[in-house]
Amino acid sequence: MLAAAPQGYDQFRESIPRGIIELVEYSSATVGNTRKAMVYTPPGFSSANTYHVLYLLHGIGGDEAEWYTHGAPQIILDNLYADNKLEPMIVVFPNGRAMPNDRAEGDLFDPEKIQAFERFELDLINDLIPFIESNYPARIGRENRAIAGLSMGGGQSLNIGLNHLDRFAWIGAFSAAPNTRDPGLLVSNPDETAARVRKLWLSCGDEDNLKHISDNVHAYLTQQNVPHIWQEENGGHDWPVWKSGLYQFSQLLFKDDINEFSQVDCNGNLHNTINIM
Ligand code: FER
Repeated sequence: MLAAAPQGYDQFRESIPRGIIELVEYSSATVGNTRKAMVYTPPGFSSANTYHVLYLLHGIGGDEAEWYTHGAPQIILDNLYADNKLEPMIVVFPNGRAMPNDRAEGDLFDPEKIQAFERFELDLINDLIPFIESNYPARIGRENRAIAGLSMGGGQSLNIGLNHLDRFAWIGAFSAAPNTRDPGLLVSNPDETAARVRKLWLSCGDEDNLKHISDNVHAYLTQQNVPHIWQEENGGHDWPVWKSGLYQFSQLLFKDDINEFSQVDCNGNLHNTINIM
């Protein structure tokens, strides 16, 4: 079990190599307009190499810039690269509110806006992923894609990721919101999910009013023997928990975790036989 994020993990360090975070625009057939996303490329990024991709989603009050504005993801990731703790990956920060006006303004709980968080599934699969994979040196295939997010974005990550195991093998939810589908719908075939998911991460603050959502998913996964990580953090529905989630989950990504409980089958696929709780 990883320790929660250590002190200084989100503090700017002098004299380390840095990644670059930029705003991009892509054409969305789903929404019928041009949409924004932010993209972090890691230190030493070169199109001579290929990279895994993490899609990292925001909450109900945010947009493509929310992580950058509040979560210092580029500092957290730069520090992790400096300590040699990450596989090289591009991190994409989409706008998960897939509608023509996707700014976080007005009544954020307007049913039209909540529905736009559902519609994002199509925008991601049909528009954003193809854009990223044709404009960046991204490795393609499910093993090379991860999806994670905070709150509404955590619910989206579970809904989209578990419904598209053909696209994503790594799935994380930090403080998943009530948009999270019923666990029986998320994981209708537990054996298949267990065999295909490489890492399934749930974390939540112990003082979060939405914690029952994560508790419910965790209980179902445990009952159905679907390996996953459940990390209860000290805190509420807030940035320290989400940043810590990024710090911890990113270190697990795109790595084999061979241990005494793991088995490699005749096809070379790794199976973990324990729940880490
Ligand atoms: C809700 C409470 C909170 C809800 C969504 C949220 C869809 C999202 C919170 C966030 O993203 O921070 O009832 O319903």
